[in-house]
Amino acid sequence: MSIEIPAGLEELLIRFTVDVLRNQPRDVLDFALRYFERLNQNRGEDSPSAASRPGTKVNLSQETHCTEGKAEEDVELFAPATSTFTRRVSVSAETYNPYNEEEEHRECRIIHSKTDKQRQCLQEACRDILLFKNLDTKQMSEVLDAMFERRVQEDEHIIDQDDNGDNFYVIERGTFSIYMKVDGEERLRGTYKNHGSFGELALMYNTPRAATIIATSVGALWCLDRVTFRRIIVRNNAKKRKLYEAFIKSVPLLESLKSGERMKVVDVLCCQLYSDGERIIAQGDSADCFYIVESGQVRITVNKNGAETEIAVYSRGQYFGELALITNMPRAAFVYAVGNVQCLVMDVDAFERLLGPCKDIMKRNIANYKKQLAKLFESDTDIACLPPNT
Ligand code: 1OR
Ligand code: 1OR
Repeated sequence: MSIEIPAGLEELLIRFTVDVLRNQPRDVLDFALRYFERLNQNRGEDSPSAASRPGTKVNLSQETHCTEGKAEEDVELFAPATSTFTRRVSVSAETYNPYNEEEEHRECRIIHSKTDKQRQCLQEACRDILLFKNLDTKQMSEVLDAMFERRVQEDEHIIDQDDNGDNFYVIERGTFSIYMKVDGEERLRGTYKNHGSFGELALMYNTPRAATIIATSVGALWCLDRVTFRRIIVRNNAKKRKLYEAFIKSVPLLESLKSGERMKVVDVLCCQLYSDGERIIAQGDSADCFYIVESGQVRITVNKNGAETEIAVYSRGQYFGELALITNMPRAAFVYAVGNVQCLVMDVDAFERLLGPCKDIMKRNIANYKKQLAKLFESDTDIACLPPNT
């Protein structure tokens, strides 16, 4: 038997729960009655102008108390405009402004208690999640507190394309398939194996889910609710946009992208620091990231018959790590930091999704590698990582 969950139900309940947790009312039923009564009143005011309003203040004087020693005082809470629960909005990257959203007013922290072992597993699963890399210690700790575990069964649909976004997911273990509809037909587009994350797009841009994600084994996920995701990650992205907008505009590879597309690139980038001599990429490793040099220099070397030969030095605005992602082969060279280096890093999913328009430029450049290589090693161009037809 399948039961259809009405659009907006999950979000309505999440927001209600968050307000209950924030206000800690003594009488939850009474609080709920007033909350939903007020929401219903707002429905009448749900004109276009009301819909664009972030939320409506409700004064629940006397009926609630706060946890922070302010019992019995007036508490203002935001009963969101009803449209939030009934309409899915599609917000483009250009117009989107997280500071205008009602979540801005929800400073409550959601805490799901965990055992030490669970927290350790969670930290391990989140260690390489790029979206979390730019968070400060306090933000990261709030994110970890808010995450909760979900066990999944084989064939379980974690996300269905076109649904509304509820959670962001970090994989603890298990394998998952990514399907996307092409001309109404579901096509397998990729897989996750025991690590990675998904489900950020619908939460970042208020868009319907872009893909279907199905578990292909039993597994476990860590989930971060939409409200906390938007409060911490999306707000952090707004800061990142300010910080990197000018630099990203100056990267020659990204010139062909529209301004909104470039902003989406910034949203998924994280900044990584390397010290002098540190190895950033090892030849022969499998690949999952793409890099742009933000400051400092990197040295590219190739190992041929046991000796490393320097083949290039890249500096600000240049990129590397594209070759293995495009050819689906191991890394073709070593990359080392020269002095202190700052790189902006993007994961393979984002690379696939956002840099499609730049792939021709990258492929042309790969063809140049081949020519340089032929010069460097004279007749021997037979390095397996270079595709024959570039
Ligand atoms: P979401 O919230 O839209 C589905 O829910 C998730 O699938 C999405 O966030 C991403 O986290 C994840 N295109 C779009 N979404 C993708 C993709 C993807 N891969 C993973 N997700 N592409 C790459 C396919 C391997 C398409 C590239 C053109
Ligand atoms: P990757 O994913 O293979 C190593 O990881 C990166 O080094 C690679 O992507 C490229 O971004 C970069 N000339 C210049 N850069 C290179 C070359 C290269 N190979 C890899 N990278 N040559 C080809 C070597 C096989 C030319 C040599 C003269």
